[in-house]
Amino acid sequence: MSDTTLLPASRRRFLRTTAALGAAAVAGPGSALAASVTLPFENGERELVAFPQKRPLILLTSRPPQLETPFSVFNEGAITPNDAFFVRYHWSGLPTSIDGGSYRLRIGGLVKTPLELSLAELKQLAEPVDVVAVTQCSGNSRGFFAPRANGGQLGNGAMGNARWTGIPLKTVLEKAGIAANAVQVAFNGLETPPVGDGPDFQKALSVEHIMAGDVLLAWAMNGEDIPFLNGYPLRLIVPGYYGTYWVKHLSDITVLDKPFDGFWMSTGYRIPDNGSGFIEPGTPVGKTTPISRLNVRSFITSVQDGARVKAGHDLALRGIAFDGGQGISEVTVSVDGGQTWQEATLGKDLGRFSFREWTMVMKAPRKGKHVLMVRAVNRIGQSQPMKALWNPMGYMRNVVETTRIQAV
Ligand SMILES: Nc1nc2c(c(=O)[nH]1)N[C@H]1C(S)=C(S)[C@@H](COP(=O)(O)O)O[C@H]1N2
Ligand SMILES: [Mo]
Repeated sequence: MSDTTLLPASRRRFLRTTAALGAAAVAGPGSALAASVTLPFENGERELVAFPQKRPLILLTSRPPQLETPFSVFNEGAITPNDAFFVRYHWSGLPTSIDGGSYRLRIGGLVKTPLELSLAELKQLAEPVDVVAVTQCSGNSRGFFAPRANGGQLGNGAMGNARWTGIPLKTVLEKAGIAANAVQVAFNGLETPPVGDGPDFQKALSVEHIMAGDVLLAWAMNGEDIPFLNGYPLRLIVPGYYGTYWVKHLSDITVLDKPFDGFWMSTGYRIPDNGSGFIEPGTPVGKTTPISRLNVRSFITSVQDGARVKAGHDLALRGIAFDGGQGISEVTVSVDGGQTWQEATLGKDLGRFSFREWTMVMKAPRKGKHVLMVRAVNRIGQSQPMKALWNPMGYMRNVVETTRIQAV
């Protein structure tokens, strides 16, 4: 599209980042090979590759960069470190460098005063606010779908939780003065689709959603500049919503008097419009609607599937739970394959959009095989299905997770 800008780099810091980024992207996975991992589904072998500003992460594709967080990271705390945070792009036309100094954010369309703001000007517009919020790709865990769903075969690492700092988009739109008949706002980032074809990655939200106040324009992630691959210098933060809306390298905001009809809203990232988003395999999808809020999920992070544990010793379990913004109210754990459930202790509340940590001590397991399960409930009673639900896109997986262990 016409409004993509490649900004000249002048700061050495970003030159360095982007030179390395280019090298990694061109050289591909072999260059920084650390090791490999095998995700627990068919064709699940993946290399671990270190991209700029990132520790070795699970490689899905290198052009564009698509990286998963190794699951063990989620056991280290409720906040996902910047260098371990997953990366997802649709097109490989990333800018080779972005200079925070000459970067401008444009706000146009149905506004009284179109704005073009430098990062410094944006930061002056209002008191910065913080939100701790989960970003999760719609296709997180797609590799576990049966029957198989087409798309990146992801394990459980296309999610992360960070503290984002920025200002409410609402405030910025109020400065620009949006028209009374505005209904949606479209967002575009700095990268370009492949030459000649491919729809530019653009997303949209309703004016009503934005005016509720929790959508942010963020420049910091866990107290630092957002890493290049997570959206430097500015990204849209849509707490409670799937990652697809969290536009990175945000450059253009356009106020519209009708629903935005770009590919990534009208065709991509849509789910069956039946209340659940899931259908029986083999049945027609029917009418669809844009994906929106995260459904409830929970994970045991301290024990891996197939782990051996010491029989006769209490086993401390821990993990995380999250939802689309109501907040988690209860986590229960079963150590007998779902027959009985015990309540876990919830950790510190970092806000309703955040991962919520939980802990539980499993009484000394007897020798033999045990099946652990974890299930969360949010403040309006939504929970997780015992049996995996399905759609052909492989979106929104949230089955109660099962972890098999052997006490020896
Ligand atoms: N500019 C831009 N923003 C984007 C995307 C993209 O391809 N380009 N992908 C989206 C999708 S689908 C996801 S899941 C999140 C991933 O965010 P992350 O790469 O910081 O983990 O970014 C979103 N924002
Ligand atoms: Mo995504």
